[in-house]
Amino acid sequence: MKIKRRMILAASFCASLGLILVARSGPGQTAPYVGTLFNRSEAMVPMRDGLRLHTEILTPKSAAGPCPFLITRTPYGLSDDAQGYSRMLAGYREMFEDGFIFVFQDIRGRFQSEGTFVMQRPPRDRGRPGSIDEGTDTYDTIDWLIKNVPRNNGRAGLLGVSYGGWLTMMGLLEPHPALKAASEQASPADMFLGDDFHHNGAFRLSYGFEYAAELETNKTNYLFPFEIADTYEWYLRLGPLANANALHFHGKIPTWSDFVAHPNYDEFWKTQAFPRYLKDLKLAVPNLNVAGWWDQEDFYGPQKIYELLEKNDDRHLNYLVVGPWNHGGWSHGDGSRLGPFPFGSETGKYFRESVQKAWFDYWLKDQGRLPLAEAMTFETGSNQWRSWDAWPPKSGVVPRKYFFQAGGRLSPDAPAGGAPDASDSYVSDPAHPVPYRQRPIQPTYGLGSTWSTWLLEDQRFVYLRPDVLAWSTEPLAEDLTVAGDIVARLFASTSGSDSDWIVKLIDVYPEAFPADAKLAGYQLMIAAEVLRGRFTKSFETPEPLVPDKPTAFTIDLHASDHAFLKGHRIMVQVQSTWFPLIDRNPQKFVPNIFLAGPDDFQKATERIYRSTLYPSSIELPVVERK
Ligand code: PG9
Repeated sequence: MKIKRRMILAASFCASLGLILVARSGPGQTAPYVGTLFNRSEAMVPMRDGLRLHTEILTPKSAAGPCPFLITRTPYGLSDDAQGYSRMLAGYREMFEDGFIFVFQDIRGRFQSEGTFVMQRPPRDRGRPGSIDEGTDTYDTIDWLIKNVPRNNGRAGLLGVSYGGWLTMMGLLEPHPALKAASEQASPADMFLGDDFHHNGAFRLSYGFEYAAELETNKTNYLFPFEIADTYEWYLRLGPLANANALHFHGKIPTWSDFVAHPNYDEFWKTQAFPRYLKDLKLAVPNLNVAGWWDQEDFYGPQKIYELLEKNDDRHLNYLVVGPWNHGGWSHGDGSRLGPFPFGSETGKYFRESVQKAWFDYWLKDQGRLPLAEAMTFETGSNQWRSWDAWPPKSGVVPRKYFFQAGGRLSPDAPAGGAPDASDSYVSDPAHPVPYRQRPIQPTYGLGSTWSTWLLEDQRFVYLRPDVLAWSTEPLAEDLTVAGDIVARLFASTSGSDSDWIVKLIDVYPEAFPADAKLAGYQLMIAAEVLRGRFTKSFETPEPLVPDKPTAFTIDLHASDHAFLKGHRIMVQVQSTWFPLIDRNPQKFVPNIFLAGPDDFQKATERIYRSTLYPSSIELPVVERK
């Protein structure tokens, strides 16, 4: 949760209690009633290596008996409310009267904690005496809390969103015996393959640049001072990535230097990614993984973590919830809509009250029942919660391919006849990249930024651009629901020796939509992903593409649970730039794109085949009608 999100939390916090919301959302906003509920104290909690971490402890005033701890650790700071309360508390408002001791902690090297911050500090080498990591810091914190905070019931819960979710997972690797429940929410799982910094090896430029500056310029949050309001233009003027250090960071932002030094999937990335640590881990602590369908930061992470933990979950302690939310959207607001899309119920409030609270009540206080059997997903389009005994579903779903056809058609029938090289093409020009969201593109966490809802933007803003291709079905004669993994199978060629392939699966609303005229013809992305061509065969050892050679590219668009309703159309769009979300591929193979020079960037003719020999398609997991 960063600056902007914390502001939103604070605002909804006050609003939900009907308090007069003072027209300000910066630090200093008040929440007067919290003082009537909790006693607040601060402690510098000692770690095993002698370092001390700044910790805020909120003990309920009126609890009848001993209470469990609910711990959130964060790099983004706490205690910035005018009265000294952490704004993160607002995310747990449904549990205020419930007898939890809320604990918030600055992690090593951030804000008021001692030590040095390391971006996603990898798990420690357990064979090295005295080694520490975020897991040992969690362990030591729980140990200290249990021994030093009066009236606790000897149990602790751990949760957090995004970086906080990742910290939660770290606390599960070598858990303290008093840790009895956790909820990993939107944690990254692998920063090279699918989360904040890269997707399939393609560098997430705007996020990587701005986040590294935010966390590593000083101990508090820092917003990079863009002198151009539209960052699309700013990043374009920046030119090759090498200019970031040459002009701005000067080698002083460690994470940026790591991006430059590790352009491939090497040990640096693998030692901080979860597969290595979770593949054999038998969960000892119940864990509720939480994800949002339109999470603009860490959508891959929580689902990957759930999948990895599921492999050894004999004790049935691993659970999953995916709702119609953006990044952390379940922790604030009522969740009754996102962007212009209503969901027919208060999905966020429901999650917090009936799932999250029930989860911790059950494990930490022996109260109530488990709120879910295994996995729960919100089926968008039809707007209903679904319960699953496995996710992705193992039965009741059939893979169905939709093939790209001439004339921009998408059809369940494979191409028949026609030329073996039948294709559609476009010229991708790194000097004029396709914007990923409507310009002006404000800084990610800047004022007025639309970052948090860009995944829901109407794709008509790029549709019919000459460098964006589209294929779509006729209006559907009946509802078509997909539940599970979506995979694009492209046959494509480039005139260059490297290329990005971006595939977007879109629900096209009917051209006449009386229920809400704003949504008429709307192109809503349901799934989207990028593949950097050089990594087609290996993420470890990139290879040039053979110019103009039709090549098979498989792009995992990840899971979805969505009903394309009768009268809607299914559309696929393909493009080769998504800027400045993704850095520009020079379209000529170079050993390290972070070191490419201005002359390495070239136009390329991109061709997507739709022939009997090369039948490009998208594979949908279609729910069988009974
Ligand atoms: N997406 C953010 C993040 C998590 C972990 C590492 C880097 C960035 C976040 O919202 O915390």
